[in-house]
Amino acid sequence: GGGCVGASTGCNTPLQGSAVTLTCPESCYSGSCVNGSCVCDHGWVGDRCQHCQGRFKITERSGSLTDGPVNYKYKTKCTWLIEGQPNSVLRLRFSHFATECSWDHMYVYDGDSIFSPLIAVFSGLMVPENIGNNSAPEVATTSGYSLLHFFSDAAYNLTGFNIIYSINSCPQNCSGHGRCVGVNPGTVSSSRVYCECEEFWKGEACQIPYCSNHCGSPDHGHCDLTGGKRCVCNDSRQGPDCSLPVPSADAFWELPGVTHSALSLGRASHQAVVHRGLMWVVGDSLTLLSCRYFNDTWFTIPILHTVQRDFLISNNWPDVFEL
Ligand SMILES: [Ca+2]
Repeated sequence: GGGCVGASTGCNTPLQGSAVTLTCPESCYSGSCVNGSCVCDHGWVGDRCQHCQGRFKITERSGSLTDGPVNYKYKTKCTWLIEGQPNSVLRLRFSHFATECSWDHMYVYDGDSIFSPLIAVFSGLMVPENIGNNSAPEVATTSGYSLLHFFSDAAYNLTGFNIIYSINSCPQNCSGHGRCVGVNPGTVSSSRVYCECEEFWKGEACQIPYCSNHCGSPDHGHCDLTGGKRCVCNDSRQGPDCSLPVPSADAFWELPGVTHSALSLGRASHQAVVHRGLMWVVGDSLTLLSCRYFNDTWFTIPILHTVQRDFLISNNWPDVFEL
């Protein structure tokens, strides 16, 4: 039995002997409170079970994964294996990502082991996603599996990451300018989903506007629907929607229809400059120098300096030496 103690508080329920439950000083993030301390679920460590450390296997068709609610741990390794269905697309959306650049990394494999193709490595900061924009990077695996491996080194930590994944979903949710068709999104099927874009939007995720303002038709140009869906401007007009006169003091962006080739592989640590109608992309691990001619073709300049010089002269681009 037990007695009422602390009568000044007006006990209504007698305490049950020694069966006093101690509460945890703070709530347990990925675990449960037992006798005043957090007992962590599998894969979590820390006094509040607030840090990932270990392996996770995920079989739900959609969900999210994170290193935890606070800064990740030093010297940690966390691995998630997402099991979808064979040959289904798993789309991973990096809605938050902040790690120590070039020291703390997230590796993404298209498969169920580190021997599967490595399709992405993330490190550093990503711009937080605002409501309504579609800036969060996405990675899609097609094997039906995704293996994510996070590694942090011995010093300096940041807030980590939050990654939302789903099976058979469309890129960027079709950017709010189309609908996802193919199979019912989120369900299992061997056929692929894709975006069916609204009029005047194109691209895999319906993220590219085209023929805005009807290209100023008929005075400034017209919309060409036969090829790349773009404005064809009259001689006196330019710009993506033919709104600018020729010549114009206003700068404008134009999306070229560059055909994908082996050279369209991702790059890092490069610089780009436009000079006399050519865009030069300098630096990365593959080439010293390459450029895009404005007829939508990429050229690669061989890396040896003498070869490079000969290449430029023989292609009648000696003005490049002014760069
Ligand atoms: Ca670090």
